[in-house]
Amino acid sequence: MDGAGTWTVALVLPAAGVYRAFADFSVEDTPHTLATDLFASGSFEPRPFPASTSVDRISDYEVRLAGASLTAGEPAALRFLANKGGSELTGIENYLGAKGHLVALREGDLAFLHVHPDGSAHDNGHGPAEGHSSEGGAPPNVIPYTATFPTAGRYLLFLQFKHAGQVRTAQFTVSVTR
Ligand SMILES: [Cu+2]
Repeated sequence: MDGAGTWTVALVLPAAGVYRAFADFSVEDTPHTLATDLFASGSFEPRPFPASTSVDRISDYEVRLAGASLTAGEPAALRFLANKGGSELTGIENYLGAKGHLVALREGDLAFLHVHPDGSAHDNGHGPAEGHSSEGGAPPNVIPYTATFPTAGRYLLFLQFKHAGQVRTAQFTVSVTR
């Protein structure tokens, strides 16, 4: 942040195309999200929205989204099970004050939802965290979230967690019914 209150971040866009950038912050404990479109010149082919997926693999990590039935406007329990090399992942580290960060983007307009794991002490770090219910006692490789999807449709989920000092991002596509 400079003296005039303008925040700047250096960013490398990996390929030509259209991007949506989100600035996610709190002012006096009220979360705000601002978005802008970025254009990286060059030729590119638009891709269809990814098909529904409940498993993602990032090198030898595997993250599985356990069967959630998602209804618009109702809090849904999302449980992510993380494994590494075939066994349960232990030692998930805190990243930006939480055990993980889940961002959902709605197909079409890229409406943005950001939630933290159930029972997170930190509830207002960034983004609209909604409806946290603390279950407690989840195994260390399970990251439970409660999210309320506002409308029916398809959403892309990005789950970020930190392990062995590195932030990993797993990606899923889910359908929310009316
Ligand atoms: Cu977060």
